[in-house]
Amino acid sequence: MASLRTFLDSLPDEEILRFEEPIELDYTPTALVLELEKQQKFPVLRFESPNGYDMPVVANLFANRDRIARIAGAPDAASFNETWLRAENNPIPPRMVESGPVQEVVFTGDDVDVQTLPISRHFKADAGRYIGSGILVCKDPDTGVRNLSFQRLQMKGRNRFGASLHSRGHIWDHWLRAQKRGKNLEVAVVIGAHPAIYLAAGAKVAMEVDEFDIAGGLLGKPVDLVKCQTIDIEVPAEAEIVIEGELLADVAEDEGPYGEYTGYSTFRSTRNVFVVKAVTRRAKPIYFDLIPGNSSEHLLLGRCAKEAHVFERLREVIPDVKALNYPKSGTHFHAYVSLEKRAEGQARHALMLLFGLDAYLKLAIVVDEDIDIYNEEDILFALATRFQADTDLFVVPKVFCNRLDPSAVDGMSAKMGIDATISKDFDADRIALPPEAIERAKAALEKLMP
Ligand SMILES: Cc1cc2nc3c(=O)[nH]c(=O)nc-3n(C[C@H](O)[C@H](O)[C@H](O)COP(=O)(O)O)c2cc1C
Ligand SMILES: [Mn+2]
Repeated sequence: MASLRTFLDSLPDEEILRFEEPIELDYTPTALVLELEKQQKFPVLRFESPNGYDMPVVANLFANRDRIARIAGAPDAASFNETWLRAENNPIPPRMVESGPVQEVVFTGDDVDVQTLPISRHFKADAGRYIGSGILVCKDPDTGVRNLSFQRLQMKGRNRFGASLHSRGHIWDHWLRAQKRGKNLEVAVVIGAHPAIYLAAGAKVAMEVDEFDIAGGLLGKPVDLVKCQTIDIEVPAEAEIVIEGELLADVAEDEGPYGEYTGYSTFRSTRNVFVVKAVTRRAKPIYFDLIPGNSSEHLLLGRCAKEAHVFERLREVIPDVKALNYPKSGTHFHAYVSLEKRAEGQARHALMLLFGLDAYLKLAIVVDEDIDIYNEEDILFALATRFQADTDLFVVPKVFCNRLDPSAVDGMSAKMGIDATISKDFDADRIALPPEAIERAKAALEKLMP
């Protein structure tokens, strides 16, 4: 069995912060998570009795790389890429089952009311209550290949949501093709499933790949799926809650603003409308939330699989690329690359490849191996001492980008590539100490300050 609950049960107690007392759900989980982040703490939050609702809420599961590694089945954060790629290269297709707990309770027709779910407000300027944690499962209208991804859903009443498909991913492509035929696109929104399924949904893999296959690869066994009640879509049998419905072909409505990964509230939206046909759930479900904005969990969920996937594509072409980091400060727009440079011009080669692989990127910096790409002070030191702006950078104007960048114009942005590696006529050595001196210092300090 692979469910949200089995994963939560596997967590040590000290990793879960439980709130037994009633709690106001609007804004409070977001405020808690942001306060905890300031203290560099990343526990899972569990609210047993949110005010006005009859089910617990869990959030902040993806807030650190160690937990994400465990979700993927990797021994530690350093092995995540390897584990991810093994799953990507050894997918395990899901298995159909007759029934599952996700359909213990079924609401259709007039019985549907999504307002009874603990869907909350996250940031001050949000247009309303949002589901940010729904995995949208749909099918390619031509090939039937399933797709999993996240799209924000603004609750607009008993059975209606606004949606934004702004990342122009596979569901956008599916919706456009359905719309051309005058057809709505059937979509099931999964709230609360084994977090490996969430990691797979956040991955950007080829359109021909069903992300459930990658989730199976991570779990080492097929994900069990059941047929939805009112649409031709399959969902995890062990999920907590599923909302079945359709993205309308020919209706556009205002949607947003919503606090996005960029750290800004944004109106930019594809203005889609999702109409609900059924809600199915466990008898006693857990509502699963993701803290949006530029929280650690939102950024890491969008980034971990991408980092592994993009790094592998870089390494295939340039084996001297040693590591890739998308820093939190850059939301999804910046990346740092570690290169064991063997020839002049290699950094530019890596940069061109990187910009081609990831349209979100606006700034990428390549550094030598002695620079720690997880330490931004080190990156700035490399810029200060190994980089000249007149020769070591290039800018490509007007490239397709993610429209949520508030500074983007017409869905385009400039790409800046920086080569901050040592050039061949560089004639300085980094200061260093004899190793014995370091040992002496350590021993002396150990005596004085054990
Ligand atoms: C937590 C989270 C929320 C997201 N919200 C949205 C959204 O509201 N709209 C959107 O178009 N993309 C959103 N994305 C991005 C896509 O869901 C994501 O890039 C996905 O992997 C795309 O899948 P695809 O390659 O199958 O299209 C979100 C990603 C994450 C991780
Ligand atoms: Mn996809």
